[in-house]
Amino acid sequence: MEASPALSRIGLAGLAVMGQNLALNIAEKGFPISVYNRTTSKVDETVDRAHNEGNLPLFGQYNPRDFVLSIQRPRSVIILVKAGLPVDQTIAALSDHLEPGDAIIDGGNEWYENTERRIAQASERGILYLGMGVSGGEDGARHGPSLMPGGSFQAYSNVEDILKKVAAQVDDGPCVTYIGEGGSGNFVKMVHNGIEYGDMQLISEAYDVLKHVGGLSNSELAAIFSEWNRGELESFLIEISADIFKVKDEHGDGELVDKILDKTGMKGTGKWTVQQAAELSIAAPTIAASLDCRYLSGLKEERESAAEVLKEAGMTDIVGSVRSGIDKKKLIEDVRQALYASKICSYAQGMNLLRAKSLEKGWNLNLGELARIWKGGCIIRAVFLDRIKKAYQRNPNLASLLVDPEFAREMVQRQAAWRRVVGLAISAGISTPGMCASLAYFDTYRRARLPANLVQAQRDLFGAHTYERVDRQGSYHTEWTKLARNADAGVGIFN
Ligand code: NBP
Repeated sequence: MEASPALSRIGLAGLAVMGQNLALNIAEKGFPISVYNRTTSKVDETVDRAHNEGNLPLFGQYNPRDFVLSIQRPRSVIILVKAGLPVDQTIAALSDHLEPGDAIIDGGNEWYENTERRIAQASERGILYLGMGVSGGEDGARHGPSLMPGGSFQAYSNVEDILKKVAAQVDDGPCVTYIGEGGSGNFVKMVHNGIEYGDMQLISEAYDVLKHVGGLSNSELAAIFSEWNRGELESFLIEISADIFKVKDEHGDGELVDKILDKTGMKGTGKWTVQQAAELSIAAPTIAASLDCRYLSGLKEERESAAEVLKEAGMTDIVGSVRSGIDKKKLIEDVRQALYASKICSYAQGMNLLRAKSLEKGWNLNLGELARIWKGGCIIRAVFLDRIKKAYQRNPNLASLLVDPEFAREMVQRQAAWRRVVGLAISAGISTPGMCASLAYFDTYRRARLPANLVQAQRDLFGAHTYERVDRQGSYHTEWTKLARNADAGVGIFN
């Protein structure tokens, strides 16, 4: 550790995985930083790492008072503790020593309304507040995350130079931008995570189809995913999947991926995304399908007994019959295209959710800029985010990514392959809920006329909810049952 300077430029409280790594990143970029954690052994651990990783300007503090007073004014304090009550408790511990003009920056995966409550509470004492989404996990925090700060613009301005240096760097700048007021930073991070759920689900379905219908081995899958990662699907999640397929099981034969229990964990941001989509009447079926799949994956024992019951009821292995006669090379190319088209639909849903919330809250979110800051550092980083950025730059009022001329052309070009994959998966009994949801979303959105006319008629029949007509203005109600009975009495369809 360097000798303590007069005062640190910034402070960070909460030294678990994220806090420790972000603090080291900040120190490495040349900003003297004070660090603090409730359990002080983590302070020593972080100070040791700072020493070992290049004598970085990081200074351990062992109580809230010394910590706060070791930071230059106006102070900026990042908090990276478990979201919820621990954030309130950390704020309470620090705020006795903070002064008007100082700023708190919560970097956790916080529910955006908690941030809005804390903004109001902090402002009563003249304290500025930012809720900052941080994505990229441990490695991102250490070497360049994607940062989504929202709340007080003054608080952002006070640390803009630091955030721009520590964020991931891509061809068009650092992966950070001021998101907007209130809890917008947390909300954007939440939707980022929802999109991440969708991406992971879609990739797992591509894997499932290639493995069970295409019969690909793990080494073939590794090669295919590596190849995909050199094209339009190039992304962090495709890259890590290629790596995962290569790892051998140190406790037995074969690859580790086959030994992993098929139960997905989750921490809640995907659920919040789907809840918010429902609240705002935004269709997000791909993200919802990914959440449902996580729920169903959790029912491991129930699924095992269901498999038994249905086998006894006559369910046979239908994959085998579909697998014979498969053109493997064609299947791989079809799955690649299906994955890409499904992914575009999922991003369209996430972006539309962000726009709806922005309108509701007056956040004025810049969707193109959000796509840009996701190009690096974060889990959903992908080459095609640059194209999403450009689509919103071309038309900031774009109703949906699906109607951007470039994406529209791509969807149409890929739809034949997409339908083949989904059709094949359905015949083989391999569930592809994400791909199906995306395709149904596309087909519903692109059809000028839907069967909603019948639903409206039903609603009017049983609830007198009225309906509109395609050929004249106004709202109408019909005595459907009476008229139908009269019609029955008149003409019979089989006459
Ligand atoms: P955790 O979410 O595991 O939280 C552990 C930290 O919270 C420790 O520093 C712990 O202090 C502190 N803490 C707790 Br728990 N209760 C506290 C309390 N009542 N008062 C003060 N401190 C308390 O840490 P993390 O995984 O580094 O994540 C931090 C935030 O970043 C979370 O909101 C998380 O959702 C978000 N995030 C995590 C990742 C990731 O990859 N892990 C990625 C992106 C965002 P102690 O040491 O004294 O127990």
